[in-house]
Amino acid sequence: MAVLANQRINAQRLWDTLGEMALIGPGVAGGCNRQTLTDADSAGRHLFARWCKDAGMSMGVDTMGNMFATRAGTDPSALPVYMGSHLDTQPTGGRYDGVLGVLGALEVVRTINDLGLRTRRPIVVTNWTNEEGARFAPAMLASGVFAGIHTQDYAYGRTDLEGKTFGEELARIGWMGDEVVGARKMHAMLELHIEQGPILEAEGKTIGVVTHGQGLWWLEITLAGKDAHTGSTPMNMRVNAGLGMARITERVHQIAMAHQPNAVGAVGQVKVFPNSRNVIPGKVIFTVDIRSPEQGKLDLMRGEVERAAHAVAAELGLGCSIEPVGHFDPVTFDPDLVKVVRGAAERLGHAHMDIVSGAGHDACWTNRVAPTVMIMCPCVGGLSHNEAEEISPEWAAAGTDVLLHAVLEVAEVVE
Ligand code: HGY
Ligand code: MN
Ligand code: MN
Repeated sequence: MAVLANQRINAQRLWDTLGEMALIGPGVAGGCNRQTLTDADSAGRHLFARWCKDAGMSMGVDTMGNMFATRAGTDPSALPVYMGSHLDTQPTGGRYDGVLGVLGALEVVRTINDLGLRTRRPIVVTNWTNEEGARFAPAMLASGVFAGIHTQDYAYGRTDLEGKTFGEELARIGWMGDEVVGARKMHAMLELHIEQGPILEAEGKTIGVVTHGQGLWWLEITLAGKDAHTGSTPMNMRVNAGLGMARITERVHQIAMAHQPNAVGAVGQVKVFPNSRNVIPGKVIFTVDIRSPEQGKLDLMRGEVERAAHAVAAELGLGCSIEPVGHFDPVTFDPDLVKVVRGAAERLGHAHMDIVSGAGHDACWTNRVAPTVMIMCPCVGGLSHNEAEEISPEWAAAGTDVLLHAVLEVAEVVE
């Protein structure tokens, strides 16, 4: 299809669109705090919906709030090609994590409109609800329900730190749609995303052809000790849940280091009770995040973390319970779609390399129900989940150009 060989998206329009979305739910340091199911999330959804309407797309919303904007194909009976990601952000998130995938997909449709092209298959731009899992664990919750991993009842019952439930908040912001979640069938799903790691930039590559995604466990550990005075309680009489959390956090780091390469581990969320300066914590709830692209290593680490937690608790006389609150096995993306993405990067002349995704993405779940692939662009210093997250307009355009060419190939341009 020579006519398309040199087609490119409108890089300035994409960059301006990203900038406009970033103004909704702004952070305090230049990034974003547009957490899922907040009023800011709702405002971002309304803006996205308006843009989709302006681009001539029809919008569907399912019972998990997942948004699906459709550009019609010439064959309405053909399964659509989906592309998208998420608009929700971390509390101290960047402007591009997830957002590039949704607004890059919108730019692809805008460009196809400008070119006056028709495709046999419909094309659907998607915004998945609660990819981050920062407010309601686990991550990728709504795409997980869509893929049949979680039940909707489980999802609706998830609570945030204030005890509000996912279902209540989705209804409150008015984005509980009527489509049955998971009823839609996909011919393919493509997700554009920033790498959130340092590899592409360090290797001087513009495009990551994502062949695999690493697996993850989120283990929520509750340690029960005894509240007591930090001043008057003798050291040998303390039952200190905070000390237990600190020792287990160190063990998690040691376990990940012992499984290098291709293993990571950390504790990101800690709730200390009563969280008073002069009270020895009688209770601590914290989540361990361990990941590896190797199934055996991932399972080994989970066992080692659980044994270490119970051993530390026994040493300190603490109660210890462990609940998995997030999990997915390592992912292998669709080899044929990987070839399509690699071919598009080559045709466009972008330096590219195969890469394994370090972060989890909605694509990890859609991969269970449809052929799926990811496209990555670099981010500065590999930094993400930080308000200083940064990409260049050129990287954003390159990733979106590859998405354009891959989607046109898979959706089949009609001459
Ligand atoms: O946790 C993750 O990997 C993703 O950013 N939600
Ligand atoms: Mn993301
Ligand atoms: Mn993220």
